[in-house]
This record gives sequence, C-alpha cells and structure tokens, in this order.
Amino acid sequence: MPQHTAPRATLREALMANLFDAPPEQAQALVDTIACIAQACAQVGEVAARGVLANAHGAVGTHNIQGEAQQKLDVLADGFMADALQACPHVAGWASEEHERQRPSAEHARSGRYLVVYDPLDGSSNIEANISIGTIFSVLPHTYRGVAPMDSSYMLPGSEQLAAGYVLYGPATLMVLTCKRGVMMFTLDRAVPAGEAPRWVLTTPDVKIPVATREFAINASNQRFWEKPVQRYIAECVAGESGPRMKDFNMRWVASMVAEVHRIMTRGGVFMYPRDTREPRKPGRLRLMYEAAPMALLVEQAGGGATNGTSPLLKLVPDTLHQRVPVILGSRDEIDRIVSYHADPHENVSWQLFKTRSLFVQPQA
Ligand code: FDP
Repeated sequence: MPQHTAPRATLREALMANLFDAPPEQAQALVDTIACIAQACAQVGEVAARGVLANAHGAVGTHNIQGEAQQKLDVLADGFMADALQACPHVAGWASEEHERQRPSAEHARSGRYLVVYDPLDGSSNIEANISIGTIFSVLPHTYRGVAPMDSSYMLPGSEQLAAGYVLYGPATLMVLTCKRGVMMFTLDRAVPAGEAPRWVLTTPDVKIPVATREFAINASNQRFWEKPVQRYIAECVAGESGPRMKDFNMRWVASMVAEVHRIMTRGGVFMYPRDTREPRKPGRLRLMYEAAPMALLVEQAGGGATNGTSPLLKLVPDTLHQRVPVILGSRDEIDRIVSYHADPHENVSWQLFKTRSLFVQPQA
C-alpha cells in the first residue's frame, strides 16, 4: 500500500502560521528576516560539510575583538551572514562576535525595523575535529526606527528579543527557532531537484525540554575556579547514588554550546559555563548578546530555565556588545535547584563547612 504522508511545512509556511496573531505586516517582515538568516546558514552548512574541499579549515592569521584566533570558517560564516543581512530590507544593522562595533546597513539603516546580533560560528575549536558546530542569532527591535543604529541601540535585555535561534551543523543541519510562541525545529533538506536551493522543513513543531534530568555538561577542568554553589551542585551530582541526590548522573562536554543546548532540547540536561576566578575581569566565558540571551529565550520557550546563578539571563541589560556572563541553563527542576544553592547564604560562606555538617554525608568505609 502506498503511504500518503502530508508534505512538511516549509520555513515560511510554519513561521507565518506560528505568527498568526501578529499584525500581518510585522509577521511578514520577521519571516523575511529569518528567511535571510536561514539562507546564510544554509550556505555556512554547505561549506562546513565540504570541509577541507571548500578550503574552509585552518586559521586565517587574524584575531577577533576577543583576542581569539579567527578560523577560515569564522570569517566565511560572518561574511555570509553580513551579505544576507545587507540584502534584507527590514534589517537596520547587525553586530557579530567577529567585529568590535555594530555595522549599520548601507541602504536600510533608517528604514529597517530590526537589529540582528549573531555568533557566526560557535564551537570554532571543533572545526578541524569534524565535531558539530553552529550559528547563534537574535532579532531585536530597532527602537528608534528612522535613526541609523549605534552600539547603544542594541543594549536591550534578552526579554526584548523578537526571535532567536541556532543552526546546528551536525550529521544533519538543523535550525531551532523561537518567535516567542514556543520552539520549532527545522531540518535542511538537501534532497531537492537539481538546480533548486536546499530548503528548511518543519520537523518538530513544539519542542519541550523534559523538566527532570540526570545529565549535566560542564568543563570540569575548571573546577578549582568555580564558585561555591556550583562546586556543591556538581559534587552532589558526581556523588550519585551514594550522595544527597541518591541517584546517578551522567556527564557530557562537546565544547560547542550549540551542540550542548541541542542535546538538552532533545532529551533534557543542564549546561553550565559558570562564573570562575581565572580572570576576575571576565565574569564568564560566554557572550550575553549573541550566545547567552538567544539560548536563554529558546530554552525558556521550551519550558526550561536560564540563569547566571542569581538572575534570569533574560533580565540582564548589556553594557557592551561583547559582554560576558555566567550561563546555567536547562531542565527546569535542576535550574531551580542551582538557583536555590546560589541564594543559600551558607553556600557563600563555606561550602566545605556545609559539606561536613549536613547533606553531604560521606559513605562509611
Ligand atoms: P568556541 O570558543 O570554540 O566558539 O563560544 C564559546 C565556546 O566555543 C562554546 O561554544 C563552548 O561551549 C565553549 O566555548 C568551549 O569552552 P572550553 O574551551 O572551555 O571547553
């Protein structure tokens, strides 16, 4: 018997349906903008998939504003995004991990209604190891439409984002997206007729993060630098069945934030890049505007939680484009627990004292 399956919705169809309650002109502008970004990401995915054959591996010999050595793919991805945004009539300006200052659109700086911030290539250290990498983006309102944007135009809390998403360049190329009406997952379909561009199709209409989990992701080599509530949380997870949690946990670390968040989107978990004492000037490793805030919006829209330990990430107002923050996000129950550890005054006095006095009972020899 032939199977009759309904065709999957395209990106534009799914977004227009998702935005049914928005004024049509606004919905169309947001869909057009996301379609421009999606097209650039399909180009990045194409080049990433060809690897050395596309001459996309290796360093270019320059450094970005963060002092990080730029990889060829960082630069290529940044260029694809900038070209797509330049061509998009609704975008007044954009800011990227790879540039110190924002860039106003040559033609639409005054007329555009949106600002876009992005990390063109997240997980750069994984490029040559052929491990999953990604792009992260956020669409913000251009509050003073009619005036060309400046860096200060972008200083909005994450709660003001109109849309946020990431693209994961893994075995399949996926886009996970929110317009603040839940989270949708799209897959890039390359099996299209010759001459046609690959197209994004809706593959999961309503992503939900499981509330409970037994899996965490953290770079454990930084343990000695972590703050006390994080030391306590991880020690309790590692103690497993014989510790206060009375159950075993599993650990993962890919070193590509997009891949870690995607795993959490599919089966739950906790991802942490907490504050540490290595460089007191830097309160965390990840950037607020184009890493933490868009991921926080996605995770919260999927039912999870996202915090710096003491405040929801979506409430933080940036001071600069490249500001760094501690990031703790994932399954709701665990995030609530970690926030409660940060709020516990004993935790901030002495975790060691707490450990010997109460919960953390050592198994008898
Ligand atoms: P990368 O610098 O390679 O782009 O964005 C920062 C980030 O990767 C995250 O994707 C990743 O989670 C983290 O840094 C990796 O940090 P470690 O090197 O400490 O593992």
